[in-house]
Amino acid sequence: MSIMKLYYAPGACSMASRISLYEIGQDAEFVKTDIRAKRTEDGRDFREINPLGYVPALELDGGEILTENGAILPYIAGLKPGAPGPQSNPLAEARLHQALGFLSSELHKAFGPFFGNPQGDARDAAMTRLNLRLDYVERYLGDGREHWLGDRFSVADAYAFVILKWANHFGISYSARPNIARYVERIGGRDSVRKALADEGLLQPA
Ligand SMILES: N[C@@H](CCC(=O)N[C@@H](CS)C(=O)NCC(=O)O)C(=O)O
Repeated sequence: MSIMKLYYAPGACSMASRISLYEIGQDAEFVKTDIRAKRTEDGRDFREINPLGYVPALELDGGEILTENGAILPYIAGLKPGAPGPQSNPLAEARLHQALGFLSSELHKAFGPFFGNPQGDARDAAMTRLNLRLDYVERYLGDGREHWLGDRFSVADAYAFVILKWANHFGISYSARPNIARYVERIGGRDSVRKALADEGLLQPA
């Protein structure tokens, strides 16, 4: 049986899966992928792994491929029951899916246009859409919660952190959103997150 493989691109949403694997101490191989050229670092056509050409893709021990953050992250959470995602009861499970649904289809996608470096009206429109979601996140995190789902770290935090960090690259500041700023700093201080950033070549030298 071969080892699980995560197909990733540095700093992309696939880092949430890497962080989650580190959190539970799950052995895996990490295969760097060029998501523009659709090639893996070992020279394969990435579309043979995920026909849609995006990361993350998780190749399981038996060779099956799992795609979509919303499926991979709960799968990883389930590898070690009790950590890092709550799966103790139907409502906790539903809250995890609610979080991943929002993060994937609302927050992640609202950052999407910025990767295309929009200008003028296009940037303003993307900013309006993103601000609405960031305002929601700021209020959501303002009830004293330490983590996305309450008092425990979960795969939702891994995903939220990776998405919220993208703001740096696009000159979007959280200075007027202190709850988000504190959250990003708190999650960013975890060993698993620091290791993931370092392993993807993204940790600033001290
Ligand atoms: N629906 C997918 C979207 C994943 C996604 O947007 N991946 C980006 C990186 S963060 C990517 O690989 N983009 C390249 C492409 O779409 O061609 C999911 O939620 O897992």
